[in-house]
Amino acid sequence: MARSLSRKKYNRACRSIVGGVNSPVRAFKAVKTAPLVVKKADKAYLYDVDGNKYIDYLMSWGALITGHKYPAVIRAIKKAADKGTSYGLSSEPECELAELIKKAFPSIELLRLVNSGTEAVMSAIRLARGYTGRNKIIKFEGCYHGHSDGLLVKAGSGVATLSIPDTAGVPASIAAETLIAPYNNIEAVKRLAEKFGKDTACIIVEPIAANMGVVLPDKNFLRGLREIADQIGVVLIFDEVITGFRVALGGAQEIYNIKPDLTILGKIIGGGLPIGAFGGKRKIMQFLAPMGPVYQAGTLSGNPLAASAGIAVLKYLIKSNPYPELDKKTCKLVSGLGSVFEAAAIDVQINQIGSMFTIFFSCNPVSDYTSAKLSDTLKYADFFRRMLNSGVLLPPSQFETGFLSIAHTSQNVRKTIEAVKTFAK
Ligand code: HOZ
Repeated sequence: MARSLSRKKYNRACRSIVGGVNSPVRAFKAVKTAPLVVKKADKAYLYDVDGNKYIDYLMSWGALITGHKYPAVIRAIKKAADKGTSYGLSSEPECELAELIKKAFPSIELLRLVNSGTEAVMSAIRLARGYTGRNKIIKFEGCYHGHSDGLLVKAGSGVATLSIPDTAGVPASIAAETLIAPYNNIEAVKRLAEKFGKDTACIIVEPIAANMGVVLPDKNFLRGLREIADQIGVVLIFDEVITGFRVALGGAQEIYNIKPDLTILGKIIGGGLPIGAFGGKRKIMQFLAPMGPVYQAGTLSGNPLAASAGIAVLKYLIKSNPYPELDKKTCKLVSGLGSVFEAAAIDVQINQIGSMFTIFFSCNPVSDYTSAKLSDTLKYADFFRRMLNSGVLLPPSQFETGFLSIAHTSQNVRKTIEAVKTFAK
């Protein structure tokens, strides 16, 4: 597949945009090839500037559960744009979106809309600190919660992809407030709680990890976190930016039946437009200005275009319950790929839940960051490039998640399995 125009456009971007990209993983460094420059997208497909067509398993990093250009979303955006693009004041769509979110997430009594997952996490951490009067936070190796200072310590996603150990620009004093435990290791959290419980404001976790590839929580991990948080009086935060409305309407907390104190949302709730949200217990949320002393603000927060797009998606999800079908399709893909790899004696571990999956090139089960890091990233890069050349776009890093949408067809799944067969040969 020729991608000379993509290369040309990327080189042009490098002259004015840092590294040619506005988010590091887009540079495709980990998969050692020139990045795609996208021309357009439709349903399950992406088209690059060279005119190549790809089955898209990235789906804007999970934001597009209804696929690209879902008609109801496009209609909602156009209708909202006709009324103006931003007011910097309250409007009706933001309230309707908040009500839909609350209906799906019973743990959320009050919420606030912001512009990204990063912003939502950063604000929720400040709120937890303001509420408890404590500074330390507990996070998990390989979990990624956006790029605010204290959350980049041992982070997944682009930080893992580029193997950046300690991000320059983060003061040591701030990093020192972040305590780290291995994912799925409740004993390690207990030890931290014993030692630092009185100084800790919150425990933040991806209830299903998706930024070191998909890693599922062990049976008692999330319940253990809930118990520890209650014992030491800290705020339990579930980062469901990826899993919210993705694995179930009510996210991972619905599947595992654990209520966090605060929840972070993003991606799907904006239908592909920039958005984030954090919400939870009224007694904590009311610490936020203008009700309480913790300040947080934003001109574009609750933007009418993003809120309208989000409403269109959430209404579809509530009405149609596409989750069983998405799960079925993804299982078909994953079992098909598993058989091909097995027949070719290629060691892989495929972690999957609902429409999320990761193929780890490893012979060891992947249950935390240490085991994820044992994967053969060079093999993944080779796999990625060959799949790209066969018209299949996978995440451009071993430490990210693949996503299906309602737009993916059985034919897409079959074609993908065929492409993997060719790779395996
Ligand atoms: N894993 C990231 C989102 N959760 C990838 C997106 C990015 O860094 O641009």
